[in-house]
Amino acid sequence: MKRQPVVLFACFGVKAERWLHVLTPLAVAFELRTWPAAGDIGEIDYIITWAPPHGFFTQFVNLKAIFSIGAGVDSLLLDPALPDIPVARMIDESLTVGMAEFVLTQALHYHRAIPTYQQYQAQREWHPVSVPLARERIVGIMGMGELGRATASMVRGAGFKVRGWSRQARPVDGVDTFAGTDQLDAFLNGCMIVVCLLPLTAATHGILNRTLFSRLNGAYLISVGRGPHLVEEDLIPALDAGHLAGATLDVFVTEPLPSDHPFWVDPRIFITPHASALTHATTAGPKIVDNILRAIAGKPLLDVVDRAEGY
Ligand code: NDP
Ligand code: OXD
Repeated sequence: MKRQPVVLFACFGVKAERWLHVLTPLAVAFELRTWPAAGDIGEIDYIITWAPPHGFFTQFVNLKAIFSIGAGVDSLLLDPALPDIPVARMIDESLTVGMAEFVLTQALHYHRAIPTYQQYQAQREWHPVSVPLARERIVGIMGMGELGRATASMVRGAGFKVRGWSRQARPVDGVDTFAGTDQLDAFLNGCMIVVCLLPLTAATHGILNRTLFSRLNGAYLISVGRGPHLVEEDLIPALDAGHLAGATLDVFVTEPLPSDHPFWVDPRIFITPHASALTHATTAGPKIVDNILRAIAGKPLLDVVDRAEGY
């Protein structure tokens, strides 16, 4: 009798129970195993993964495709031993809506001068602050992919003037479009809030640096893509120089952020633990299963990453 295809759930640093609760009842046309109880390694056809150690996949000699539960695949693509098979990433409303909500929350926080009121409260001072209308504020979004476009729409819906920057022009209703390195300065000029929603690639590594900050005048940074986008040693000098007025950082070069890192204690910096958008098993689990069933049926996979482009 022909054996069923075997899928291995091998997500590191993730609570497996939430996922297995969703995946197990859907595992009808395939057998589901959970790392490290992989059984006969040669039988594994597909892997559902997050943050595996480099070299992890080399042991699975019959592996046919890899399914990431995350949107960003930089850590997979940086593995020099990644096998030459399709890698599918996650596109899901838990990420798109979750990220848009997070960025909107932070944009409103800065727009309505909440950091200033926090300072006044600490000093028991009573000073009303008059702020412009949202439509007089420009929010610039670097990266107009799945998350960037969803975020642009929600932030625009709240009344802000929104700009998007990407490699190719990505039109979104009511959003001013900028593309390519040539238009980066024009995109940044006048932004009150700059959001980084780029993937981490060779071209975007270190893009949030002193040169970029020097184009800004008292702006706020919302860094939610990947930690290495930011040249960390350039941030506090840019705050001191007034190019930046504050920063929301969700991602860091080293995660968890080391307890002695200067960012923790700087009142101009707001930190969240890489949690601006978390994949929900309830919505994303069925998507992964559908994609695995496509692979089993010999159909082209959805959301396959372009390995040459790096995202
Ligand atoms: P997409 O692949 O859908 O979009 C990427 C966007 O970035 C595209 O618009 C692309 O341009 C643009 N881009 C890529 N390289 C460049 C470049 N060199 N210059 C200008 N623009 C560039 O990604 P997603 O929107 O799904 O996700 C974006 C990133 O968000 C992920 O890679 C991940 O790192 C991060 N993320 C963070 C989370 C968190 O919790 N903090 C959660 C989920 C994701 P073009 O359209 O022209 O191709
Ligand atoms: C992702 C993430 O890439 O959570 O999905 O960072």
